[in-house]
Amino acid sequence: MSIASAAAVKARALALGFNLCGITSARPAPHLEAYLRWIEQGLHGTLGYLARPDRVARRRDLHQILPGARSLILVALDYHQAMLPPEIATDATRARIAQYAWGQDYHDLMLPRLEALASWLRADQAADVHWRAYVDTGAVLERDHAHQAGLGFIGKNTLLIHPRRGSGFFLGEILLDADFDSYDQPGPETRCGSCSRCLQACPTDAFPEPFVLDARRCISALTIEHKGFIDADLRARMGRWIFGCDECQTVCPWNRFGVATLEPTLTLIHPDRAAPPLAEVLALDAAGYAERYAATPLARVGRERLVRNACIAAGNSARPELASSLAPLLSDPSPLVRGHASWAYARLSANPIPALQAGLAHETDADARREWVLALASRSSG
Ligand code: B12
Ligand code: SF4
Ligand code: SF4
Repeated sequence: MSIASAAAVKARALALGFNLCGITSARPAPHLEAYLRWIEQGLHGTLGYLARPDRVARRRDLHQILPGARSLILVALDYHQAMLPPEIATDATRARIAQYAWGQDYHDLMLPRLEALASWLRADQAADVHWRAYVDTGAVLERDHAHQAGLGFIGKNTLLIHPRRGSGFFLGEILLDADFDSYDQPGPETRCGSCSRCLQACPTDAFPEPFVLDARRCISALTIEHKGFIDADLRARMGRWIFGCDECQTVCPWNRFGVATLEPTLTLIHPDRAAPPLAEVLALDAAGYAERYAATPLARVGRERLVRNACIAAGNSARPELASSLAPLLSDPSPLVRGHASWAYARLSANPIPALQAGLAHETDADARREWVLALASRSSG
């Protein structure tokens, strides 16, 4: 079994552009029980992949991923950057996109670098090494292992926070069957103290308790992962977020120490990438969507879900002029879009009843029909 130099690997990781690197042994994640409870309580909601028995088994025992696994190399890549100018961020005619998604898809950026790090390790340090590299998609509790590797502490908002960088960074890892000449030591588990700003700031009350997130209520999960209709009582709380949400990070005092990313492809090139005019998103067809969001994190949701989210954001904008952008969507081919457009149209239009009645008369989809009925009721009774 090879014994690799921790210092050499870390120097290589930084040379490849990662901002932090730590090494820990391939033991089970210390808060594995918290994850198992989370699944048992159904807090993962519609993120079914997190509860698949084979994936649970791998999180429980990393040897199920790589037999003979000995170590984990954890890396971080900063995505933090300056906040939007207030006149853009508060412009109610614009949508909001979470900061992590302002640039290129981070998987495309990080995975080749992790592969390059592992290949270098094989060539320079450990000829017989086997590895698996992941960003996000492995059955690995990345934050728990990253804490073990000394990359930061866990916040009450569940994010991994570095005391001198805040939480605006991605994580990635290499699981491998080599040993190292030294391993990192974890710092304190948390450094939140009596602060609870994130818990109070969450617009949808998605934290049932500190360190526990209810994904069924989280705007990030609702806008990115959830495929169907979004509960009407949550819609009104979602503000103008159409992809992800940054509220529980924006309020965190540790993010005053955020370090601006050095990656040109993650850096905001135009305010519309962070806060696109809602009228433009509502008007996207499949080709326009593909052209605008290719190779970005937004490419994964598809036009239908993005426009669904934009309907909700428009409904929350209190800007009646957006009703004219919603009107064509009342006859969109997608029931998901029609249903959410009817909700938003009822909130914005001065005279929504005729269009809503016409929509209901033609509706063939049961879920969308329910939305038309509720939209009509919301204005008839008012
Ligand atoms: C599923 C998922 C989501 C879900 C669920 C999030 C959640 N909190 O569980 C949704 C879609 C909501 C989501 C949202 C976001 N995500 Co996400 N997500 C993941 C993913 C794929 C799995 C997370 C998971 O396993 N959750 C299950 C819970 C139980 O595990 P956990 O949150 O890691 O919690 C551990 C600790 O909190 C600890 N713990 C539990 N109880 C206690 C108690 C104490 C006292 C302590 C100290 C610790 C502790 O043990 C838990 C288990 O190990 C990871 C990548 C990965 N493979 O890990 C990315 C990941 C966590 N996401 C990431 C990001 C960037 C986000 C967003 C910021 C994106 C956005 N702006 O919209 C938001 C943040 C929302 C939030 N407050 O977490 C980054 C986080 C980087 C960081 N610095 O922490 C990751 C690591 C992806 C990556 N590779 O960079 N995400
Ligand atoms: S990402 Fe937004 S909705 Fe999700 S927990 Fe944080 S503040 Fe709440
Ligand atoms: S806002 Fe406060 S409680 Fe929440 S993660 Fe940051 S320091 Fe911890």
